[in-house]
Amino acid sequence: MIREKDFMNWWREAKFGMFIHWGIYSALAGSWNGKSCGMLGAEWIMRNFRIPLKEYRRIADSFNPTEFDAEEYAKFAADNGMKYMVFTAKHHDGFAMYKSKASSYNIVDATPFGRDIVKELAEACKKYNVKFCVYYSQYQDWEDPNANGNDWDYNEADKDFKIYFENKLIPQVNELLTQYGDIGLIWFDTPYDMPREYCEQLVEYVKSIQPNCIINGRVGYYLGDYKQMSDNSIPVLSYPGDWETPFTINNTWGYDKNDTDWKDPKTIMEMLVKINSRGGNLLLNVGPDELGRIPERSAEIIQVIGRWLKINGESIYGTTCAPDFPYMMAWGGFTRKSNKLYMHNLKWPVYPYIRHFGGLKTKINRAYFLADGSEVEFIQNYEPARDEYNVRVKLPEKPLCELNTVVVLELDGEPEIHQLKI
Ligand code: FHN
Repeated sequence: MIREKDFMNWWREAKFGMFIHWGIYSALAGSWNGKSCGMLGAEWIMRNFRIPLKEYRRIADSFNPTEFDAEEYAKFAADNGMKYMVFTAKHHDGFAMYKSKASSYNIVDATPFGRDIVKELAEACKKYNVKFCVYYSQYQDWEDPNANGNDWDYNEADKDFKIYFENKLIPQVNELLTQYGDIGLIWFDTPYDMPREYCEQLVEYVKSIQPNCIINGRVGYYLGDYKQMSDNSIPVLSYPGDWETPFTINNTWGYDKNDTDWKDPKTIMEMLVKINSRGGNLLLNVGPDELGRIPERSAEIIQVIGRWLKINGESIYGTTCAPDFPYMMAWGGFTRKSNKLYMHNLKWPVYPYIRHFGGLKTKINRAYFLADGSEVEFIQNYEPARDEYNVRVKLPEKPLCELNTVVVLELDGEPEIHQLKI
């Protein structure tokens, strides 16, 4: 299959990335005057409580994340198989986590910390071979009098988006694309009703500086390089184009000390398999705290996935959309790489330890466990009277990998699936 946009090949191979939501909102840890944040994530706290800018910006006066260590972040991503990192260079609150000449509302000029987080992360990612990418909130900016979002400090009727576009948005995007070397991907968000002509100009502008910088779908109007699925949402069917789903590891993006509703490693594994098998990438979020520490529980969960990937990464990286089978697979599902199907056994069968699935027409030449290469017994047959293709795989009593044991099916050609006929 010929795929256009070669510059996206690293991202297509990557399949699993690390999202980081970190900003001065992290210092509030999800509550304001004793009230917790509510419906939208902790990074929305300024808007959720309509905190006046004059008060909100005071957080910056004491923002001093002394525990932040860019190398630790990049090493963590690399060690745990997350091939790219998307960092919130500027979220909706408008505060830049890098040195910006376009606006002094930034970490270097407005905090005692005074260090350029984007610069440190870009360098660390290079060292650990993780693609460095930036998130930039292009439409909402609650600090800027002319941008979208802040209707408690500013009067909507007085706003002129063009002024913000020319004086903050474009200059800041320029800074991100010229100060830190190659940027793998620029991740825009919440375009809402941003006029199409500005979105087009933004795309053109990014590509004029870094033609190989990928642009995500939330630049709006399908102008990006790939489709951004809704947050925490997995499409029901496979989708053969390029796409990605961002997922929270608890229920918030930014740090919230009260949100301990962590997804367990099994759930994350299931998401990774489902997303990859349907052709997408999983961008999994962490929300560091005020001092720059990744919450312990989220780190532990990701490390479980990372250990599994060390053994089973072949079934994830570089996979393309697997075919849709005719029947549900409550036990897991398949990922695919050319003529190989990777059978992900998320649930282990009970006696007699047989896994059955229907619909595969292509001959299986060989089946083996990815974890140790040992052969797996199987039967494949076709029943003409019922017009049914069946495969039965004999598994041992115990899984080889607790979380998900992968059986590789080497096929005689491209997988061909027999769909149901009525
Ligand atoms: O409003 C943001 C939210 O804070 C977060 O950044 C997510 C990540 O996908 N995007 C928006 C909501 O979809």
